[in-house]
Amino acid sequence: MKPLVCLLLSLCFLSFSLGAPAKRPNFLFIVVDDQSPFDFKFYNPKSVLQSPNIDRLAAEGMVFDSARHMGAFVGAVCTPSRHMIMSGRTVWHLPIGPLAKDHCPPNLELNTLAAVFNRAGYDTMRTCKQGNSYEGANKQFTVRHDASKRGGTDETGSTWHGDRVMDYLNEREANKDTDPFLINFGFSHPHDTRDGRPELLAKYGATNHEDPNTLPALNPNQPPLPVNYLKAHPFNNGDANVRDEVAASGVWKNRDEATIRNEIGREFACSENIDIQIGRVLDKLKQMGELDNTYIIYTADHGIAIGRHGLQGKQNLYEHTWRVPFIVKGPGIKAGSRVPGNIYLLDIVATLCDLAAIPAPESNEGLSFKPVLEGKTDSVRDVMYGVYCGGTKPGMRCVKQGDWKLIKYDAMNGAVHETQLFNLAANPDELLKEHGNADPMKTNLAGDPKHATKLAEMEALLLGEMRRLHDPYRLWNQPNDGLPPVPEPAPRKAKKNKAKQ
Ligand SMILES: [Ca+2]
Repeated sequence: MKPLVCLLLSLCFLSFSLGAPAKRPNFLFIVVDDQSPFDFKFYNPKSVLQSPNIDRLAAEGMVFDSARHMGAFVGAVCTPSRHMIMSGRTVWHLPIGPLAKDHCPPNLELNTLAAVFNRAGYDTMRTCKQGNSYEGANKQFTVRHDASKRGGTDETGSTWHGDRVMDYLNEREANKDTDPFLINFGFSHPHDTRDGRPELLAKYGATNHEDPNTLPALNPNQPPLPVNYLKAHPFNNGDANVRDEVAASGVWKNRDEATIRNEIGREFACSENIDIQIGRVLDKLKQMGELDNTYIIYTADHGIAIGRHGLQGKQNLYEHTWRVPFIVKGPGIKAGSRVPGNIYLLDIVATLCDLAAIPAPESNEGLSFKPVLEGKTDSVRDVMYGVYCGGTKPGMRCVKQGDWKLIKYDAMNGAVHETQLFNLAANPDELLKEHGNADPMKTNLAGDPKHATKLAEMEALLLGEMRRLHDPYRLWNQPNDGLPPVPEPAPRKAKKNKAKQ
């Protein structure tokens, strides 16, 4: 039977069995670019970021403590992340990447988020940054306004994205459009260049620093240094010269206190402006009477370091970067609830389909976390895997189970073989010996004989995940499993504007 006929029959059945069919829920799916969960007070009470609208979403909805992206095989971490978000496929099964032809079905874009919701009768609309994304999925949105907006004015910054959603909602209101909607409300910030609005920059003591030959001034209103700040990462992780680590405007290779505090101030100015735009849209939904029937999802495509562990970018697997902020507020979700979740961004397709009572596409590999939103369970999986190998191969891998996390680095053609074992309950900031904390648990435990059994367990878990997910590489202390050499990607054409990540 054709899917459309099935859908119509099931809708008829619903209307006969339950009386009038229930109004289908709307979705406001908010994705920001490059934001660590630890910027928010609901993840880090010491943060000075003012984000009242997002904080209220957290207070009125469910906060996820273990929401992650699965990783990337390129320096532009956004690109695989946004493919996973839109398709529900795992990192080595995407239409881009070294195994694309072996592990990805053709025409995947026709089974991405907006395509699926269009077929189910939803109105779909999107605004977001342009580039380093998943064009095939983005163009499925019926209404689309994408542009990179990273400036400090209304026209050049986040207000522009807010205006696009406001225009769309005003138009729906004028047309008395009652179809359910899926809006992908994306932002180009707080990704660098972090040019904030002047009044918000002033609030965080920051300036749009543009001169690589001078340092910005210290200012008491700037946010404090992060607890896991270092002046340099303790070893070469295999991608130390990637754009984000050496060329982000305002930071470049500098890791001094003034540079990092100014850059976090700029980031907070950009994040507060995003919060203001979200507030406008939430007020509008309330005025339209749609707020209570709308699921609001807030997240980022991945985290970011900005001084933590001596790093600046998103090309690492520490918690500040592997994790993402994640909130869901909507019908039936208990206010103020908090769960680990153990979700990936690639679970969004399955979950939104489940909440809308739409079958997930066959190509989807994510898990629906609707049971978590309903309070039936607090997690959808036990073990989580992450990869970053946009630099030297095989690169970085991590695995997490319960409170324990393993990160491995096989980099610089065998010159770097490093292992980190953290107990995240005791050491949530992944402090290293270079941070100088006296607590014996607040450090890398990989070399401690007391934790040798746990280390071996975590190594086995990592290998199991690499096999299960078709990771095409193996690390120095793993069996090679007879894997063929991984084809090198075609060299990218030199681009004039490399800032679009
Ligand atoms: Ca990004």
